[in-house]
Amino acid sequence: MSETQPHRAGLVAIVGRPNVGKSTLLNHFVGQKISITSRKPQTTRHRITGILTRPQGQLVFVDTPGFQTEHRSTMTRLMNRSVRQALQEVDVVVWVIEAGKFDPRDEALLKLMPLSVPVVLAMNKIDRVKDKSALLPFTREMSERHAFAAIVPISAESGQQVEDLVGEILPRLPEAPNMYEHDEVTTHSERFLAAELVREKLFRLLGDELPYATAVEIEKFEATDTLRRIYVAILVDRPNQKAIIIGKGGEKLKAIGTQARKDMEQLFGGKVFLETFVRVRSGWADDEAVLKRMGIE
Ligand SMILES: Nc1nc2c(ncn2[C@@H]2O[C@H](COP(=O)(O)OP(=O)(O)OP(=O)(O)O)[C@@H](O)[C@H]2O)c(=O)[nH]1
Ligand SMILES: [Mg+2]
Repeated sequence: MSETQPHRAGLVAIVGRPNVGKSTLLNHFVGQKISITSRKPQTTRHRITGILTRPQGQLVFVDTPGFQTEHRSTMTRLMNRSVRQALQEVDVVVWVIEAGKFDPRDEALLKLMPLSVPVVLAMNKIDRVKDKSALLPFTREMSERHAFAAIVPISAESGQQVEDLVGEILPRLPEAPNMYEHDEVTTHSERFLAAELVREKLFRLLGDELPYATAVEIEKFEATDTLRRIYVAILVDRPNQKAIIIGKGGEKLKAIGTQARKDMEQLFGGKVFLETFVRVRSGWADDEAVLKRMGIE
């Protein structure tokens, strides 16, 4: 740390429309899979906190649900509200878009960008852009839409230029001591992270068959020094959806369990016994009490 550089710490919101790579970016920042990702939009339902500590400062990222206007339910309304709130509470905003693309869904977010907080634009998925020279006029076009603090082309998946993004964020944080211990990567409990990892496998293994109204609840979480026993209920809206998740001969549910368990063992650093089952609970996505219990509020 140089003597002229003060120590900095602050909150950084990661926002953007669904599926642009916000959670992939958060995971790259912190070096662990704490935020679930998938090819399907609306994977993230909660605000997810990830902490990156450097000698020069501490960046506390808040990954947010994709801001969207397509599906309407109590859940999506609450998810959008949590994006708006995050934008009010942070020191720096990272707005993620797909490089070379700006559509009406991004436009909806443009209207929400705060004027008093620095906004860094991350143009993600540059690995997909064949003609890199097209990025120059696109960048110019974007700079005319908002007074961005910086515009950085990145690939969250490969990590390309993610470090440049850190370099643009850190100097814009307030002078402050660390808010968390240097080795903390998230504020979430293992219980919460376990539920999220099961949800990720549902997204990934069911693809387009996945009923939109699917949720995960931890029924029981028992931890000893050597083993975590985790009992997980998958909630669906209708009986026929239960069959989809269980799959032929129970194969789908088994694969979901196996993959989720492996990720849990990696993240928690220990052995996990995982039991999963499916339960029908109609209308949960519009039930504020259920949503509150899941932490969506
Ligand atoms: N090619 C490429 N794909 C990427 C990159 N970053 C993310 N993706 C993919 O984009 C998809 C969406 O990524 P997520 O990180 O889940 O996106 P998100 O913005 O968090 O999505 P929601 O939570 O649904 O709003 C996944 O299939 C990622 O693997 C990238 O840099 N390059
Ligand atoms: Mg996400």
